[in-house]
Amino acid sequence: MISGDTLVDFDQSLEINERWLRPGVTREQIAAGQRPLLDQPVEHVLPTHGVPTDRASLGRALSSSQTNVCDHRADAARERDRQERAAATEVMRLAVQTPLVPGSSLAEQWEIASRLGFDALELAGPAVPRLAEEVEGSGIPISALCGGQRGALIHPERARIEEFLADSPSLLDAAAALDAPLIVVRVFGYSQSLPPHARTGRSREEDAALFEVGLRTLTELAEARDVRLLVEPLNRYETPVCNTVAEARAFAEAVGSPAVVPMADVFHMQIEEADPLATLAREVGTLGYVHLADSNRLEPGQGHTDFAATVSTLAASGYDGYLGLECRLSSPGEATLGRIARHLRELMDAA
Ligand code: LER
Ligand code: MN
Repeated sequence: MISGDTLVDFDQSLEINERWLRPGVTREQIAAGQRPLLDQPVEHVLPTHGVPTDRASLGRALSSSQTNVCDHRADAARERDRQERAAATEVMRLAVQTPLVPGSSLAEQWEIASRLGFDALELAGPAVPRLAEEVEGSGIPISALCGGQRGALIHPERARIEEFLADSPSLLDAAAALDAPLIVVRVFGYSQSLPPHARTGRSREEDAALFEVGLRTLTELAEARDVRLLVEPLNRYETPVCNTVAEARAFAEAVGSPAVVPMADVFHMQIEEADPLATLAREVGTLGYVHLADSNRLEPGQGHTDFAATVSTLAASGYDGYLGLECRLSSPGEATLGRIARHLRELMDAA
């Protein structure tokens, strides 16, 4: 028997890899589904991830209760408890954007991210369409897609707006296939708050109207595919409109579709919100996603944002969505990512 991603051997024994389970799916459900394999004359098991093993290992991997044979087992059990608690009580989950994770393939990136304690990957950047193709069928949990179209929804050149809209249907198809929401990125680097050569050539009101028209077009495409759109407020130096969470909510309300939901980015909030924590507490019921970066856009802990208060405010207000890490890293690599995941998990567990 050749096992793909369901049964893996990362640490000396064949097991159901619980880190790759979709949210809400338990190890026991997978084990029950796979147990009929034991009725087959399986002699050798060749895991895609791991060393060749035998029928006895398969039996142990699919048993209803696995014994803790080493620390790794205890860790796995704790992780399982955490996931089951998360599924039962719908607590927050932790995702990381793909450009932050080392690895030469998405499977390798997920192996690293899940081992470090992240619950999902957020596909981000211009590579999103390619990554979405790579992930399909792999079972890797995807929290959201961030960007991926060419052009922009608000842009000085009409042709770039057309390009953005032309790329959107296939991107939304990918989001539908992955059962993940799409973060609506309007434009970067054009704003009334920037010098004249970096403005859109329109008034703020005209840009707002253009955004609303574009958002309505995207909404029709998203509704037809049962995909959620996340409207992200960005600070005034990146984009001319929709700078605060309340403005994102207002755009979502103007479109008036359950498919369109505001989100928050803690970095942009430090620039635009009078009181970021009060805003989170007030708006949390409407938020579909949260991006995390410190006040200087480095990882949490490197700036002056109070992440203990941020996470506890979200938890106390009942937020049960993803926290997606979107930042620069003071020192890129696994060690930094692992430290961030541990820090955030501690805050989430304490909240
Ligand atoms: C850009 O600053 C940002 O926060 C991204 O999430 C845009 O989608
Ligand atoms: Mn963001």
